[in-house]
Amino acid sequence: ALPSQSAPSASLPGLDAATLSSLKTLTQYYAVTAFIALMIGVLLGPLQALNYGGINVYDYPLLKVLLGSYYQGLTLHGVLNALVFTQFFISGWMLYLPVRDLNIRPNMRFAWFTYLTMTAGLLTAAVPLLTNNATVLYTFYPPLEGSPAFYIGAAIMVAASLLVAGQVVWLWLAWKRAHPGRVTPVVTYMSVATWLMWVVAALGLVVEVVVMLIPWSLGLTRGVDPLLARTLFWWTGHPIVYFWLLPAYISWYAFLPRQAGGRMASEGLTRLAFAMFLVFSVPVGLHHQYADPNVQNSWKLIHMFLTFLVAVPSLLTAFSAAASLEDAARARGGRGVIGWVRRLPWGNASMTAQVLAMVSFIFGGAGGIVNASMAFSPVVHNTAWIPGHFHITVGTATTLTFMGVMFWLVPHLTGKRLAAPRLALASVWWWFTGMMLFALGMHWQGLAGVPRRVQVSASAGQAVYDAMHLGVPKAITAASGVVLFVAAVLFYAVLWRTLLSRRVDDPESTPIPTSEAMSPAGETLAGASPLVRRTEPLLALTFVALVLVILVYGPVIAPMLANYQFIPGQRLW
Ligand code: HAS
Ligand code: HEM
Ligand code: CU
Repeated sequence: ALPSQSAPSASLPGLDAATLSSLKTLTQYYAVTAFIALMIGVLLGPLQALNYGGINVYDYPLLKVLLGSYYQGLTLHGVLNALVFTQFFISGWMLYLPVRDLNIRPNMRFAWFTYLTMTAGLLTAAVPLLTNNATVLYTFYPPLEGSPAFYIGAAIMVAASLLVAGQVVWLWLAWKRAHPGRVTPVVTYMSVATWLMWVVAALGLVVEVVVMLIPWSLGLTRGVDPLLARTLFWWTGHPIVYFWLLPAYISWYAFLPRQAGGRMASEGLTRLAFAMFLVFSVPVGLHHQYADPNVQNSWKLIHMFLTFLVAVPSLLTAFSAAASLEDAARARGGRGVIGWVRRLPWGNASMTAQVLAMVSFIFGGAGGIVNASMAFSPVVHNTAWIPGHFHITVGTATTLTFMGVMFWLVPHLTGKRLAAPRLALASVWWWFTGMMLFALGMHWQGLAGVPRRVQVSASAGQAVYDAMHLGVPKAITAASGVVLFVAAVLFYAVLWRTLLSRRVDDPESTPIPTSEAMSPAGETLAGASPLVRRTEPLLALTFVALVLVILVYGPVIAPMLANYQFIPGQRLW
């Protein structure tokens, strides 16, 4: 039987076997494309870690042939890992889940068209990236100017993600019409809230790329305003981190409890967390621009307080996640205030990956609060501290969760058994250990003043770097690169062996691990709590989000438009 929450109704066609099979194939395509991108991106990471260990490998003949410079490698690393891997995985994941949850038939032609569009965007952007014609890093700040194909490819990719958003929202609205008065099932609720947040978030990037960067890179305008471009970039650039995080939260809330042997804490609280992310994720981007001139301090301060506010739903999540893990461990006979932790099913690689991802995020989140504080920001901004921060957020909380999800999702989609579960478990511990070491080394170096995005191990920078006497954190960082390389080899050995094995055991043997809730939301809105009723109208909450964004960005952007500067492009590589 399908693990669905709702029976198909007369007006809504349910998911038939042929559609389900096509949907599973599509989800597999999204996920495998994502993990191929990550594989290439992650091969470059250890080289950068060696750089921050004071070891320069970029002069080796083979690397000189492959990479035009440290920065071409860094651009590929940032784009493939943070932009391509995440977006492909999330697009597949957050289409598959609500469709299964609602048990409703999507238009598969449209869904495949979207995947192909996204892939076309990726290939378009890949050409200038690989030929060293868009070495502009994953933030592509102007006046650095890449080849137009890079911006056009990126725009197509983002447009494709918005098509997935549109399809999911469309399916949800169709379900609402067919089931008046019903509470949206919680997995669908989380997915729709995340997609709607992403729609509001993407507006900044779409305007930046379509209105400013594409015409400029094509030579149609005589320059571009870097400050306005950065502001539009961070309009999207902060909430994009929640677009990476919330799909992992979906797993932590809805699936991990079951995998651990327990229950989700509260559907109402879960909905509150996602409603808060929908409203408060976007109006905070200036916390990336505290050092930018020509932005009033009062607006930076307002964005700072809103940033602290958007940390609240993560704190709610920490509470819920801990509660459901404790519930699971006590159900398995766990005792004591802390002792119960030992009773979690640590032999299960999927569960272990996700719990370790959470542990890393305690430190990643705490570091984020430091970054957001205007008083601390000047100490950490543009230092190695920042890559330290985001490798235990996107690089672990998100990535290690998705790796763990793959351990059940691939068997679920293909009917093939997970190859080498013990290797899978080992890969997860290696990744966690590597990233914690990496974060330690990089945060430490950052506090000592080592800048990010610098080939410190080479040429001019090297003498200064060597004179800083950072032997211990440098050694830790270099070692972390080696540990992470091993982790990646183990993980991909398991993934490819599973995917390429010919033996199909039983297509139904791995169901979606949907958890029950200790405190469910109820079926009908009339019978539901005020919290559930007030969080149900997601479109109205999206409207509130939009109004808030206009309120806190309007007065920041208006003077930039009034003083638009035409700055010519530069090619520094
Ligand atoms: Fe960040 C820079 C502030 C979260 C990613 N961030 C970055 C960059 C990236 C990034 C990629 O304010 C670099 C951009 C660039 O290239 O310039 N960040 C924050 C804040 C949060 C935050 C306040 N960041 C994230 C997430 C990311 C991410 C999530 C990706 C997925 N970040 C900043 C700021 C900067 C920044 C500044 C700019 C810095 C600069 O100067 O340039 C918050 O959302 C964090 C809230 C999170 C928590 C933690 C909750 C903990 C949980 C786990 C519980 C664990 C349990 C385990 C229960 C408060 C949910 C129990 C286990 C058992 C065994 C029992
Ligand atoms: C940057 C290492 C995996 C996303 C960096 C930097 C290092 C590094 C040392 C800083 C370079 C600099 O500032 O000059 C590694 C290692 C990895 C790894 C050793 C594991 C094998 C990941 C993953 C993600 C990721 C999984 C995301 C999913 C990024 C991003 C940047 C970055 C977005 C910033 C690029 C920029 O500043 O333009 N990485 N990384 N990395 N990494 Fe990783
Ligand atoms: Cu941010």
